[in-house]
Amino acid sequence: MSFKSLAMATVAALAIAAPALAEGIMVKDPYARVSAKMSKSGAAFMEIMNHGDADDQLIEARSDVAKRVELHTHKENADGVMQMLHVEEGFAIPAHGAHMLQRGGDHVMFMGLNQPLEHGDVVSVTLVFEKAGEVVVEIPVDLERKPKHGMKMMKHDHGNMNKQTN
Ligand SMILES: [Cu+2]
Repeated sequence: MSFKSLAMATVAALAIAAPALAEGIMVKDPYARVSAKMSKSGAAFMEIMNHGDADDQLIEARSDVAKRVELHTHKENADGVMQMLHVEEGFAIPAHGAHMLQRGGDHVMFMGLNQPLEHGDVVSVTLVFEKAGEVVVEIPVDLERKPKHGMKMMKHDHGNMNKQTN
Protein backbone atom coordinates (compact mmCIF):
# COMPACT_ATOMS: atom_id res chain seq x y z
CA MET A 1 0.00 0.00 0.00
CA SER A 2 1.43 3.37 -1.00
CA PHE A 3 1.66 6.21 1.47
CA LYS A 4 -1.09 8.03 -0.36
CA SER A 5 -3.58 5.18 -0.27
CA LEU A 6 -2.70 4.53 3.36
CA ALA A 7 -3.43 8.17 4.16
CA MET A 8 -6.70 7.94 2.25
CA ALA A 9 -7.67 4.81 4.16
CA THR A 10 -6.98 6.60 7.43
CA VAL A 11 -9.13 9.52 6.41
CA ALA A 12 -11.94 7.16 5.46
CA ALA A 13 -11.67 5.36 8.80
CA LEU A 14 -11.77 8.66 10.66
CA ALA A 15 -14.83 9.76 8.72
CA ILE A 16 -16.61 6.62 9.83
CA ALA A 17 -15.50 6.87 13.46
CA ALA A 18 -16.33 10.57 13.84
CA PRO A 19 -19.81 11.17 15.13
CA ALA A 20 -22.20 12.89 12.73
CA LEU A 21 -22.89 16.38 13.92
CA ALA A 22 -25.50 18.90 12.84
CA GLU A 23 -27.29 21.51 14.90
CA GLY A 24 -26.58 19.73 18.14
CA ILE A 25 -27.61 16.30 16.91
CA MET A 26 -24.92 13.68 17.41
CA VAL A 27 -25.04 10.03 16.48
CA LYS A 28 -23.01 7.66 18.62
CA ASP A 29 -21.92 4.12 17.91
CA PRO A 30 -24.12 3.29 14.92
CA TYR A 31 -24.16 -0.21 13.49
CA ALA A 32 -26.30 -2.16 11.07
CA ARG A 33 -27.03 -5.84 10.79
CA VAL A 34 -29.02 -8.51 9.05
CA SER A 35 -30.41 -11.56 10.83
CA ALA A 36 -29.08 -13.97 8.22
CA LYS A 37 -26.80 -13.97 5.20
CA MET A 38 -28.63 -12.93 2.02
CA SER A 39 -31.42 -11.52 4.17
CA LYS A 40 -33.80 -9.21 2.31
CA SER A 41 -34.12 -6.89 5.27
CA GLY A 42 -31.86 -5.41 7.88
CA ALA A 43 -31.81 -2.83 10.62
CA ALA A 44 -29.63 -0.08 12.03
CA PHE A 45 -29.08 0.86 15.66
CA MET A 46 -27.42 3.84 17.30
CA GLU A 47 -27.64 6.38 20.05
CA ILE A 48 -28.97 9.75 18.91
CA MET A 49 -27.96 12.62 21.16
CA ASN A 50 -29.42 16.10 21.15
CA HIS A 51 -27.03 18.68 22.58
CA GLY A 52 -29.34 21.50 21.57
CA ASP A 53 -31.75 23.52 23.69
CA ALA A 54 -34.85 22.40 21.80
CA ASP A 55 -36.54 19.03 21.54
CA ASP A 56 -36.17 17.46 18.14
CA GLN A 57 -37.82 14.61 16.33
CA LEU A 58 -36.38 12.00 14.01
CA ILE A 59 -39.07 11.90 11.35
CA GLU A 60 -37.54 9.92 8.52
CA ALA A 61 -34.61 7.81 7.43
CA ARG A 62 -33.45 7.38 3.84
CA SER A 63 -30.89 5.16 2.20
CA ASP A 64 -30.06 3.74 -1.21
CA VAL A 65 -29.31 0.40 0.42
CA ALA A 66 -32.95 -0.70 0.42
CA LYS A 67 -36.14 -0.11 -1.47
CA ARG A 68 -37.86 1.08 1.67
CA VAL A 69 -36.42 2.54 4.85
CA GLU A 70 -38.74 2.98 7.81
CA LEU A 71 -38.59 3.93 11.46
CA HIS A 72 -39.71 0.88 13.40
CA THR A 73 -40.28 -0.23 16.92
CA HIS A 74 -40.94 -3.58 18.57
CA LYS A 75 -44.10 -4.20 20.49
CA GLU A 76 -45.45 -7.27 22.17
CA ASN A 77 -48.85 -8.29 20.84
CA ALA A 78 -51.69 -9.92 22.80
CA ASP A 79 -50.12 -13.34 22.29
CA GLY A 80 -46.83 -12.21 23.76
CA VAL A 81 -45.12 -12.26 20.37
CA MET A 82 -42.78 -9.41 19.50
CA GLN A 83 -43.91 -7.56 16.40
CA MET A 84 -42.38 -4.74 14.43
CA LEU A 85 -44.42 -1.62 13.87
CA HIS A 86 -43.82 1.29 11.55
CA VAL A 87 -43.70 4.46 13.69
CA GLU A 88 -45.11 7.18 11.42
CA GLU A 89 -44.41 10.09 13.76
CA GLY A 90 -40.84 8.99 14.37
CA PHE A 91 -38.86 9.26 17.58
CA ALA A 92 -38.55 12.20 19.97
CA ILE A 93 -35.01 13.28 20.80
CA PRO A 94 -35.32 15.46 23.91
CA ALA A 95 -33.22 18.60 24.36
CA HIS A 96 -29.97 17.75 26.16
CA GLY A 97 -31.07 14.16 26.01
CA ALA A 98 -30.69 11.08 23.90
CA HIS A 99 -32.75 8.39 22.27
CA MET A 100 -31.50 4.87 21.87
CA LEU A 101 -32.16 2.83 18.76
CA GLN A 102 -31.46 -0.70 19.90
CA ARG A 103 -32.25 -4.34 19.35
CA GLY A 104 -35.70 -5.24 20.57
CA GLY A 105 -36.71 -1.57 20.51
CA ASP A 106 -36.73 1.36 18.12
CA HIS A 107 -34.67 0.94 14.96
CA VAL A 108 -34.13 2.01 11.38
CA MET A 109 -35.51 -0.75 9.16
CA PHE A 110 -34.19 -1.60 5.71
CA MET A 111 -36.82 -3.43 3.67
CA GLY A 112 -35.93 -4.94 0.35
CA LEU A 113 -32.15 -4.67 0.47
CA ASN A 114 -30.63 -3.81 -2.88
CA GLN A 115 -27.52 -5.77 -1.96
CA PRO A 116 -26.66 -8.30 0.75
CA LEU A 117 -25.11 -6.64 3.80
CA GLU A 118 -21.82 -8.13 4.80
CA HIS A 119 -19.74 -7.63 7.90
CA GLY A 120 -17.54 -4.57 7.41
CA ASP A 121 -19.72 -2.95 4.75
CA VAL A 122 -20.68 0.66 5.33
CA VAL A 123 -24.22 1.86 4.77
CA SER A 124 -24.91 5.53 4.21
CA VAL A 125 -28.15 6.60 5.87
CA THR A 126 -29.69 10.07 5.91
CA LEU A 127 -31.59 10.78 9.10
CA VAL A 128 -34.15 13.56 8.75
CA PHE A 129 -34.88 15.62 11.85
CA GLU A 130 -37.69 18.09 12.27
CA LYS A 131 -35.35 20.88 13.39
CA ALA A 132 -31.80 19.74 12.64
CA GLY A 133 -32.70 18.70 9.11
CA GLU A 134 -30.71 16.03 7.33
CA VAL A 135 -27.87 14.21 9.05
CA VAL A 136 -25.91 11.70 7.01
CA VAL A 137 -24.54 8.81 9.03
CA GLU A 138 -22.07 6.22 7.72
CA ILE A 139 -23.10 3.04 9.46
CA PRO A 140 -20.77 0.02 9.58
CA VAL A 141 -22.34 -3.40 9.22
CA ASP A 142 -21.50 -5.34 12.37
CA LEU A 143 -22.74 -8.92 12.37
CA GLU A 144 -20.82 -9.86 15.49
CA ARG A 145 -22.41 -7.35 17.82
CA LYS A 146 -24.40 -8.82 20.68
CA PRO A 147 -27.47 -7.03 21.97
CA LYS A 148 -26.71 -4.94 25.05
CA HIS A 149 -29.90 -5.62 26.92
CA GLY A 150 -30.33 -8.98 28.58
CA MET A 151 -26.61 -9.61 28.62
CA LYS A 152 -26.56 -10.56 32.28
CA MET A 153 -29.23 -13.15 31.65
CA MET A 154 -27.48 -14.46 28.58
CA LYS A 155 -24.21 -14.87 30.45
CA HIS A 156 -25.31 -17.87 32.46
CA ASP A 157 -27.97 -19.19 30.15
CA HIS A 158 -26.88 -19.57 26.59
CA GLY A 159 -30.04 -21.45 25.76
CA ASN A 160 -32.10 -18.34 26.40
CA MET A 161 -32.22 -17.00 22.89
CA ASN A 162 -33.69 -13.67 22.00
CA LYS A 163 -37.05 -13.74 20.29
CA GLN A 164 -36.33 -10.82 18.01
CA THR A 165 -35.27 -11.37 14.46
CA ASN A 166 -33.32 -8.22 13.76
CU1 LIG B 1 -38.17 -3.36 11.78
